[in-house]
Amino acid sequence: MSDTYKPEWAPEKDSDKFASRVMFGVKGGHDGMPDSSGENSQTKRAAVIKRKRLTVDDYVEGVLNGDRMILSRAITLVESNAPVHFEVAQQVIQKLLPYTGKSTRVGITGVPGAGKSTFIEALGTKLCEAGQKVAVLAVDPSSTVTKGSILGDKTRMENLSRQDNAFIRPSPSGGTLGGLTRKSRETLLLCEAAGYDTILVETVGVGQSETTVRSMVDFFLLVVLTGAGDELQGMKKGVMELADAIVVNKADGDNRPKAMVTRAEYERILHFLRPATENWKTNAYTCSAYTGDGIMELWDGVVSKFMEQGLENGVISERRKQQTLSWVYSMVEEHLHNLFYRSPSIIEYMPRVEDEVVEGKLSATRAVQELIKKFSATSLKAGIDNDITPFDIK
Ligand SMILES: Nc1nc2c(ncn2[C@@H]2O[C@H](COP(=O)(O)OP(=O)(O)O)[C@@H](O)[C@H]2O)c(=O)[nH]1
Ligand SMILES: [Mg+2]
Repeated sequence: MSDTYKPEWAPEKDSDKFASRVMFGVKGGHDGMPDSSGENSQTKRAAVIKRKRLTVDDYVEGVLNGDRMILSRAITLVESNAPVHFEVAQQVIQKLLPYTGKSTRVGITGVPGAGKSTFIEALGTKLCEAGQKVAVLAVDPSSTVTKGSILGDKTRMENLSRQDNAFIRPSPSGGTLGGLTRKSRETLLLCEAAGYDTILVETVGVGQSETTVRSMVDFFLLVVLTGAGDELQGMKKGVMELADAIVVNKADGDNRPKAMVTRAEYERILHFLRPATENWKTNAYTCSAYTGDGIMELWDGVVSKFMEQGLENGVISERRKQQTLSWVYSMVEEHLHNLFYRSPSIIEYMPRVEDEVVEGKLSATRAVQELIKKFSATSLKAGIDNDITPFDIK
């Protein structure tokens, strides 16, 4: 073995005299130093993979082999806003598509502090211990504004992240809601291709995130708290109508009796609501993410039953078809929207039209006709030729 190491940025065909060769350190295995032939060589291999520029086939093969590092890199590619990454990512997704669709996709929502992350950690750990592969994703639209995210979860899911069968990925940050949706959905597909049996998607209960996540999962769980009289009042009926189950968390210690009461209250309300899924009755349950009480009961008795039944009666495959189609439509809308509003001729023409409309010189309908005419005549073709791209790509 050569005792020097050639950095990747050194010229391919340099002579051995290249000035930047680096000598390996002292051989380990003594004085408490790690042995370079053991774990260290693994780390070295990992470092090489990390640096190496991967081809589309490298990504595809790595993901299909369940290589977590390559999966991570593929997700980074999907999340990237660089056009060149976007293109490679699309080729990877296209090739992996036949291997997707086999997971149980579960969305978990609820107000901050409801215990979603703790619940996911408890459930995920149990599923891993039972031999399943579990991926945890997060969708946090606030991260598109603040660039912060519920990333804190990653460090908090300590037990779960120690499991070999677990993969945890925080919410992509930055960009539009449309961009976030695409990135999250494609990340989910990558995880499926990598063989994760269950994909748990946590989302913060704000804004449009619930509908976004509802539109990418099979089963949607709403985590709520006790003493939620106010919350019940304030909670949008809409969110409850998205849920396939509601679980009152923190049903432990002194809080347990209250949790039972709250559960009954939710049951009462659910009675009047339209269930989220055909042939499925949405019920309320209690659990403690802390002690683990009720968690596997909810999984085995509710989620698994839902999947079994839904796969048998076709509800799940129908839901997935509709989800993919409406995703396509919403991307088309977004693309057209961007093509229009970002096209130079519209940017130039718009203020004049606005003025005329506001001053009552031009009717709204006529204004739209004029704008579209202008757009089709000039920017539409130019825009497509110049590839004004949608999806947050810069
Ligand atoms: N007593 C009790 N506390 C819990 C339980 N689940 C979560 N918590 C606590 O509630 C707080 C918020 O939990 P977290 O999982 O971060 O909530 P999230 O914002 O919905 O993800 C944390 O301090 C948790 O320790 C539970 O089942 N019982
Ligand atoms: Mg959380």
